[in-house]
Order: sequence, then structure tokens, then C-alpha cells
Amino acid sequence: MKLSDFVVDFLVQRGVTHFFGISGGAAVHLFDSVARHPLASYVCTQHEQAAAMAADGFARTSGRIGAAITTSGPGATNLLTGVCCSFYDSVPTFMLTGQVATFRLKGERQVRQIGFQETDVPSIFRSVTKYVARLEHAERIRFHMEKAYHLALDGRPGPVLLDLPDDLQRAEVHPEDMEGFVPAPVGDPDLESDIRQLTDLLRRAERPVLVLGGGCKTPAAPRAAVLDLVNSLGIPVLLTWAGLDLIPSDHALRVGTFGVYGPRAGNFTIQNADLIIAVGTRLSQNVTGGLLEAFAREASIVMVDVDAAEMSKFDGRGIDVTLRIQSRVSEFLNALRGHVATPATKTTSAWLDRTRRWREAFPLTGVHGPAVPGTSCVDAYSFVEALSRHLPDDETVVVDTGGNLTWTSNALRPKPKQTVFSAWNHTPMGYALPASIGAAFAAPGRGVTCVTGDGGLMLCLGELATVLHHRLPIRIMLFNNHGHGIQRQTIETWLEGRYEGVHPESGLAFPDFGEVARAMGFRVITIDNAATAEGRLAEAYSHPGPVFCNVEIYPDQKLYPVLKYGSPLEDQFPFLDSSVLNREMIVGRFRPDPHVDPRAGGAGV
Ligand SMILES: Cc1ncc(C[n+]2csc(CCOP(=O)(O)OP(=O)(O)O)c2C)c(N)n1
Ligand SMILES: [Mg+2]
Repeated sequence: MKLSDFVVDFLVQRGVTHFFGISGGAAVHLFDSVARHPLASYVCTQHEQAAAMAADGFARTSGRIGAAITTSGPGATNLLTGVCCSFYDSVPTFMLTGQVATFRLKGERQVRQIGFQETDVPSIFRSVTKYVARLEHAERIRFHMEKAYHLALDGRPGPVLLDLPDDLQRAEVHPEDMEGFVPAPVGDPDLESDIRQLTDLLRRAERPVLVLGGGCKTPAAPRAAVLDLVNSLGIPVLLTWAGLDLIPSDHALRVGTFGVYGPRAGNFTIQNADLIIAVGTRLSQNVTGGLLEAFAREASIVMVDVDAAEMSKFDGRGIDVTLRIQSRVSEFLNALRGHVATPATKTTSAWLDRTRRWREAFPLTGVHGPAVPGTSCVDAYSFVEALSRHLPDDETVVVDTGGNLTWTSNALRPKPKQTVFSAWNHTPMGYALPASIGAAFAAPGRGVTCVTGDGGLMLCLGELATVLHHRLPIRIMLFNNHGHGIQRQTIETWLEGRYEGVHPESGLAFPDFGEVARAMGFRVITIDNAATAEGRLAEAYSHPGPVFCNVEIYPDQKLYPVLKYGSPLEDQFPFLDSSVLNREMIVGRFRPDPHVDPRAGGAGV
């Protein structure tokens, strides 16, 4: 068979239904093989970056590998930002890049190029993939496909890339006669002693907290098993943004999110805990804050992570990880079943009550000035609450970055079958729309809500055409605050409000988004008023999509509460009165080490 047919069929047999990409001289055979495969289609994006992001969104939504195809040179290099999203969030994707024919490769010659659009793709992608290789001999294709696929999903998942010279794509191959890849056997981890230590810690704890992160969403750990753990432990649960949809918002044990952008209830909970069991989260700086010594300073910390390096990275840096359990979340959940010892009920129920009181006492409130005369706006937090009421029960919500990500992550109230994701760790502007496209193809019949900022949308505006071309069930919620809201706030903190490059008055160009969307063929709905927002959302969700909602957000709406430099997590801005802080804190005040640089305390998205 033709080599490109083998490559495509290999991936189709493993769950790929759609290949995202743009064709080009070095990719025509791959595109042709997809077109002629009875169970696969290609989806033309307007940019290869969007193709990589769509493949990433496909993988996150389906639990299967996502795939993209590009030509050599610029086609391949354009993938980079999307591949980084998959790498830093551990998402399995398979990138296929066309390359110039082997007889046109420069090899060891000291020139920059010989073949047209020749580029050293593997070396560009090596640091952000789990496996990257250029095919040198047609008969090695089976080995590389099997190895790349295995590594994409093995351990901590991630992207892989194969660079395929044009002449080899059209070579005739006999896969059954080729050498394959045989992974080294791995035994099941023995977690018995870890589980014993964990249950001992739990038995002694008075203020235990379970922290769940994006690692719990790997396909191998079904939601139901995570929920079982939560229910059998019976202790308060905090979620990182990447894990915010793991537990439905009305679950009695769910305190919510926490970290640099709050909410305060979550931060009081983590800071006052005496035991933290962190599962599937690397405890990034966005949740610990910069002052590591001040983070959960009276707690024993247990981390469960498949990647040992994530658990040792704190050594000597202010956080002591008491117990490190190296395991995939699914294996950990299996090992723990039946061994969970709920801590002494009297103390934990008082602790649980306390976390509930914090939620009631410190709700999220929008902070902004009045609307510009002649315009009308909605408050971002109130809008996200209204949106939560209208989202269909099995909606996929994909969020971009900036203020829109902060408000949505903190205030969205996920229901049991809804999924929510963003490119949490790479966080490029312009991710949500292409990832929504991938999500829509991954789960036919399920609607997708794309939350994006006006700044982020400008980086992927062309993908509106892709949405319309395929008439995808996507509702776009454009949080239109006429500028880069998060950057405005950063400048207020660090540069006394000397705004540069953050709004039209400082050089940003925006079109009238409603007009653009209408001209392209979208049904456009404007939401600029609290009184009519519910009705307009009902209208948006009565329609299968595509729908474009231009949501006018207060241009100066703050991302509050926020951690300022040098402060421990419980002491967010706007600062609470010190008597309130003293009343709420169970653990003692943080006394900074004079040798620690207080500027390490801030963080940004
Ligand atoms: C590709 C890329 N460039 C720059 C940034 C830095 N950055 C993060 S958010 C942001 C502004 C986003 O503006 P917008 O999409 O309108 O979101 P808002 O904060 O207004 O909701 C910028 C410039 C980034 N994350 N990604
Ligand atoms: Mg904006």
C-alpha cells in the first residue's frame, strides 16, 4: 500500500476521525489519503496554528488522539504554538508534517536550505514534544508510527510529530513485513505502602482538603471514579482551573477554585488546611502564589502525580511534599478503593461548615466603574452566572485567556456532564475558537460554547469562516471589553496606569465584531444589559448554532480578587480589613523570611 495510506489508516484505526490542517506541496499525498479513507475526513483551517489547536481540542473532548497535517516549512512552523498547548497540558496529539523529498534535503551540508521550504522541523519541535522523528527510510514507518502513538499516551501524555519527506509519502510499503515497536514491559505500581501512609495522615487530620487538577481528566480516569473518591473521603474539595468541571457546582463538598485570582473562600480553605491531598495537579504558581513558604504553611502535602519531577521540583524551594505517590490517577483511584478512612467526623464536619461559611461570606463580586456615556455593559461575573443557567446539560465550554478566562473559571457553575477547558498552561490568545472547532468534530451532537476576549479573537478571526463552512454547533460568547483587560490591570499594578498597547487609545485595532460576524453569515446577538441578558441568552441557546454573541463587558472591569506581590494567598487585593483576616485565619500570620524577595509573590495569566 502507499505509505501515506498506511499512516492515515493507522490513526483512523486508533480513533482519529478528523485531520485538521492546510495542504501544500509536501502534504498532498497525506490529504489525498485522508480523502480516500472511508472513515476519515480532513478539516481545512485558516492557519496551521488553528489546526494544532483543533487537534488538541479534539483530543481533550474525545479522550482519543487528535491529529493535524501540514506542509513543510511555514506549514510546519505554524504548528508550534498549538503543539505547546498540548505539551504543557499533557494532551495526546499526533502532528504529521510534510517535508521536502529525501534527495533534496541538505543533510550535513553547511547551507540553510536545499529543498524549497526545507526546514529542520524535528529540532524546532524537540523540546515541546514527547517524540519527534523524520522518516529516513520508508520501511521504518511502522516503527515510528507505533512508537510515536505509544509515547503520546504513555505515562504523562503529550504531542508527537513525524516529519515525512514527500518521496517517502508516496512509496509503496508492506506494513506486515516491517519491524514494529515493542514498548518495554511495565508492571503495575505497588501503591500499598503509599496508601497506608496516606490513610494514616487522613486519620490524624482535622482540616483535610482534596485538590483535584487537570491530570484527573486523563481518559483512563473516568469522572465517576473521581466522584466516588470525593464522596468516600467526605472532605472539602478544591479544584484548580484545569479541574473545575470535575465536580458539579452543586456538590456539597465542592468549595470551588483557588489561587492567585481567588476566590477568597478557596484561598482561606487551602491556607488553613492541615492536610492537602493534591491529585493530578502540579500545583503551579497560579495556585500556590509566588511566596511558596506561605502556601498552606501548616499542612502536610501529599501529591499524586505520574511525573516524579513535578513532585520533587519544590525541594529546597519552600514547600515540603510529605508524601509523593507516583502514579496515574486511574491507578491511584483503583489502589485506594476500599482503603479510604474518613477522618474523625466531628472535626471534619466543623471544618466543612467553615468552608461553606467562607463561600457565603466572600462571594465573587464584579468591580468596575460606570459604562462610557452612550454605551451599556454587563458585569462579567453576573454574565457568567447567567450563562451557567443557560448552558445545555452536556455542553462543552472552551475558554480563551485573559479576563474572560479568569471570570469564567471562577464563576461558571458546571453541571455533571459539562466539560470545560482552556489551554491552561501555555495560555495563548486565540486558542478557544480553533479548539472549539476540534471539540465540535470530536463529539457530534454536543454543543460547544466558545468564550473568548476581543483581543484573543483577533488572533484567529479567520476561523469564523471555518465554523460557518461546516455549520458547527458553536455559540461564541465574545467578552467584548474593547481592549486587553488583563493587561490593563497589570499596567495599573506595575506602571501607574501608563496604558500602552492595551486599548484603541493605545494602539490596538478592533473592528465592529457584530458587523464582521454578520457579514460572514453569523446570527448575531448583542448582550449589553443585565435586564435583557437572560432573554438574549435564551435566544442564543434556542438556536443550534453557529451563533455569535457580542457581550459588552465593562472595559475597566477588574480581575478581582487578585494576589498582589509579596502577599500570602489569603491576603488578596482588594485587601480585607486586618480584623477580618485575623478572624478568618485559623493558622498563624505568615512571617516573611527577610531573605525572600517579596516581588516573587505576583503572577499573571
Ligand atoms: C499569543 C499571546 N500573546 C500575548 C499574550 C499575553 N496576554 C495574555 S491575555 C492578553 C490580553 C487578552 O485580551 P482579551 O482577549 O481581549 O481578553 P480580556 O483580558 O480583555 O478578557 C495578553 C496580551 C498571550 N497570552 N498570548
Ligand atoms: Mg478584551
